[in-house]
Amino acid sequence: MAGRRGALIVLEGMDRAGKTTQGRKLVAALLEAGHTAELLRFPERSTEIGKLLGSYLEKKNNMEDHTVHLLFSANRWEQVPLIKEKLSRGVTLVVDRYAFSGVAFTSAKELSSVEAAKRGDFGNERYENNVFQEKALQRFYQLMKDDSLNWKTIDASKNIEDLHKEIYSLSEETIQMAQETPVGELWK
Ligand code: FDM
Ligand code: MG
Repeated sequence: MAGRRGALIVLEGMDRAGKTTQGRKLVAALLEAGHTAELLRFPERSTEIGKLLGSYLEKKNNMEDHTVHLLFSANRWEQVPLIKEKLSRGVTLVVDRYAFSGVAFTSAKELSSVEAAKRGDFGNERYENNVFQEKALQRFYQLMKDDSLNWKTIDASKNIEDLHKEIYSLSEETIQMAQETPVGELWK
């Protein structure tokens, strides 16, 4: 239908919560149901800035904290024209992490100068440890107090299919709601 905009559906949460799995399944189901939908992820590691972030996360380079923060931010801004264009064309975007991760992870870092945390079953990338993840999670809860953003909290301990059904039905509602709301700007 002409004039329909797409919804911006952001999946945030701790590492290994299942955001990537659920994002892929959500896009597939939305396409199946006849929506136009695409998956985006941040950091988007394929761009020049994204490559720097990829090496940083893999601990292949070191960067000053503010610099890294701004690179994560720049890595989103470089996609903003594309994001706006897609939303206005009616493409629903499912985004695996967004600016909330930017705030949560940077501020978790400011809270913990010593990162000597024990490793659980996390991977080997920077930030992949329990102490750090817990701090980032607390920041996510603070950010979710902004109810202008229509946050839904989902229990990631459920099984993949049940979670998918829940996320899918919330997404259908969100896509309907988005049509009555012009594309806005975050934190303005
Ligand atoms: N991350 C992600 C940040 O620190 N800032 C950001 O702005 C974004 C988008 O990068 F530890 C962190 C969060 C996570 C890592 O991991 C990316 P995944 O597994 O690719 O999501
Ligand atoms: Mg990860």
